[in-house]
Amino acid sequence: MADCENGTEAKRLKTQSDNECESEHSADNPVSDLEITRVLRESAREKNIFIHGKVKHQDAVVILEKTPIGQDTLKELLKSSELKLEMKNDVYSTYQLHAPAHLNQIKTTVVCPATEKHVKKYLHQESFLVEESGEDYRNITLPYISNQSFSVQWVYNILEKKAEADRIIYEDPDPDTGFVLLPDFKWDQKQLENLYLIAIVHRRDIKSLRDLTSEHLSLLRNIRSKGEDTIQKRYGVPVSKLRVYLHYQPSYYHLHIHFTSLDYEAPGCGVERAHLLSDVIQNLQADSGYYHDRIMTFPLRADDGLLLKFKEAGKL
Ligand code: DD3
Repeated sequence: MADCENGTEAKRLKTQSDNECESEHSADNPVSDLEITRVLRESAREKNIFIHGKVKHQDAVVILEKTPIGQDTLKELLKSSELKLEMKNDVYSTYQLHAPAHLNQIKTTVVCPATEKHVKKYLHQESFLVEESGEDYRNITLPYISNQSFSVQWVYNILEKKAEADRIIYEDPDPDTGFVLLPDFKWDQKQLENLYLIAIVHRRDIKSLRDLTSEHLSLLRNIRSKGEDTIQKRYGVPVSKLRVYLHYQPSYYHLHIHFTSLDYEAPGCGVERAHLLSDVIQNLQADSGYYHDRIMTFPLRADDGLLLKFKEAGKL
């Protein structure tokens, strides 16, 4: 559920070392330097916590998440841990198992410096469905997202191999139909149940589903076939166990495709936000202007500026 990554990966997120969170004197780590402002969200069930704080006067979001117990390390875990009895009653007993450090990791994601949008993202918010016509998109949504300067620098860093280059599992370098396939942040790659990869297209002129026409069919088909092929070969996950889809609205406006395990209810895979790649391809085959014209329904959080724009326009 959490947008997480382990400590080493989180550092790779930042390629410019021009921010204070990792400046000269903090050869130490951003987590030990974190002064907690407040807890944004926590879940005992998901075993994660989202913290807003300051690292050397800069806003930061830190996400901690206990990782699942891996089957591959089970033997070692049982053999090499210390066991402390909590209680014993009849045939029942409970313990605290103290695992060796390397089997007891906490996936940690750091966003620093964090914007207000980063902070808001993790606050629980009521959301509302919006119906956006093609006209609404061009009159309301497009001007809003153009003004917002949502940074996709991290996407360009991936495409230019300035970050996460060692995490890329497949690349088709073609400037028109090419893409990069790599594990999403949310996946620690330790178990296949929550497999989550993203394909990021090389083209920089496609913001979202709304921009897609039949002109892009070869790009989309290429991503579907090579993405599925690579995942099948690399992870042994067959096409019949993969959910391949786009978000609308996306969380960043550079075209990307999600590949998640069918056994994993990934956040944002519900009908109100996810559009299966196969459906998208078929819709564009039938009508090149499908996504240009159709009414798109999607949820917006109460604190989303775009929701306010729809309200101001009398659309809600
Ligand atoms: C993001 C959506 C964006 C906080 C967080 C994540 N996969 C990413 C940077 C590098 C990445 C992602 C925004 C940002 Cl935790 C705010 O996601 C990323 N690298 N989803 C990968 N591999």
